[in-house]
Amino acid sequence: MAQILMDNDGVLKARGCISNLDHIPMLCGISDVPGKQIKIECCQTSFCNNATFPFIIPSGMTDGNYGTGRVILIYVVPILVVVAVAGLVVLLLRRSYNRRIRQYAAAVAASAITPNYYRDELRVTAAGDSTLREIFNDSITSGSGSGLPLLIQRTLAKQIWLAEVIGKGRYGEVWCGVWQGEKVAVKIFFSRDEASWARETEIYSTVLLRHENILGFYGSDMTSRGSCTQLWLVTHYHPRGSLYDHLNAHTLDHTELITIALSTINGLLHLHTEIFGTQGKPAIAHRDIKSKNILVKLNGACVIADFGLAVMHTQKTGEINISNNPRVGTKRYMSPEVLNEMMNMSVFESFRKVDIYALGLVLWEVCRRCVSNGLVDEYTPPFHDVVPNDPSFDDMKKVVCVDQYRPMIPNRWTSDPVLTGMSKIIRECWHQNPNVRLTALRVKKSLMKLAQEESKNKLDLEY
Ligand code: C9U
Repeated sequence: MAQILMDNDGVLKARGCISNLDHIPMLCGISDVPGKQIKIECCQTSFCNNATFPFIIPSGMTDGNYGTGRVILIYVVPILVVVAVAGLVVLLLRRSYNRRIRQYAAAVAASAITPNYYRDELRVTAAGDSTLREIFNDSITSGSGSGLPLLIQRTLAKQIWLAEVIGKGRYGEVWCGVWQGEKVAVKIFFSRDEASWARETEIYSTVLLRHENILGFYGSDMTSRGSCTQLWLVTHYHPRGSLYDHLNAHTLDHTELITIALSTINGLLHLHTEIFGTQGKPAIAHRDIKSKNILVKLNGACVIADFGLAVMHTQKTGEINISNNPRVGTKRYMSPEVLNEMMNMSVFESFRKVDIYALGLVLWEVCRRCVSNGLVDEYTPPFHDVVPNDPSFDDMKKVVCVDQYRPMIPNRWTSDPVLTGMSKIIRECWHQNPNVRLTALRVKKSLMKLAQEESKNKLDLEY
């Protein structure tokens, strides 16, 4: 609002009122600023600066309204107050967050055994600056089974960006998602299959299931969207997809075959084995082993997924912990004793035998895709030649129990030592009599022997 005029000496002269922040450096009392050649003369009464030059003073600025003190009061003080209040709020929130985390960790540690998905815990919206893997690795002490701390699990659904659907089935959908910059797999269950979600959550949360051949678990979340309940299970993401996808798209060499077989049995052996002590686990039987429930890691080894039907057993109590899930295993992979309803459900070993039968079928699917002497078989699911797509219980019962039919072992396998060894193991897995079937430990030992012979043969050929 200053008027600038040139006087006879060619010097710029200005006068007016301090009306914006740029004028603040022109403080009254500074009469001469060295080097800048600014001369400031201040006055404070109405029209006091109207003496030297003609100047039209805008209305409303005649009463010293725009003095320095006034500008500071209007602009600077409110800004300082806002900054101070914001700082205080951030400080208080951080303190409260840290206190709640500590309280929560203590509560979780005190109730580590209780299934946790019905408890209404505190909620936070951020997992700090840690990356997913850092939080995951640190969470071993949180008492939340295999996953992230419960507090963080509870906010997963809000924080995950779902990128694309990678699987659909009777259970619901599987998505590839992103959480804190990392890819994750998200299984979204239909609400009618809540029992599977609850069982899987319980198994992962109460049991330390971390193993290189078991699908890694981050967390589980139940959220309400309107009238709809969403059930999420968040796990590691494996870009190669399921063993079923992999076998459909690729053939295998001997090393790849042995890697798949050994890693799968390693995962199953870990499940089947009870580990005693504080860091222990009950024996677990899977009850839905199939190539779609096995995932292939980037290093070619496999992990077992889907614990929605699993049963647990501890020798100490002798109790068989089976959920009241109406779901049954996949009919194509059902063992003869399940199909003819002769399985002894009161003996945990019976559940292990059912898994081993299904494993035999999976190993057969894998071996067909292994190249020997330049030959390979196309991918087919077991019994593709004798039952329709989506076979009924009775279709399977007729084939497996009445006809006692098993998938055909191709002739070409007999001229390959690895495939011959595999066919022997496979036959002992899918035997009609469950008591004659191999245990997971026996399968692992036989496979390791086969792997040793194969690597020796390979070395003999190379040198
Ligand atoms: C559909 C079966 N399934 C796959 C995954 C899961 N189920 C799952 C199980 N429990 C919890 C969460 C997820 C799963 N999948 C991946 N990766 C993956 C990558 C690519 C595909 C599939 C799966 N493709 C399918 C065929 N088309 C191309 C992509 N990782 C972890 C779990």
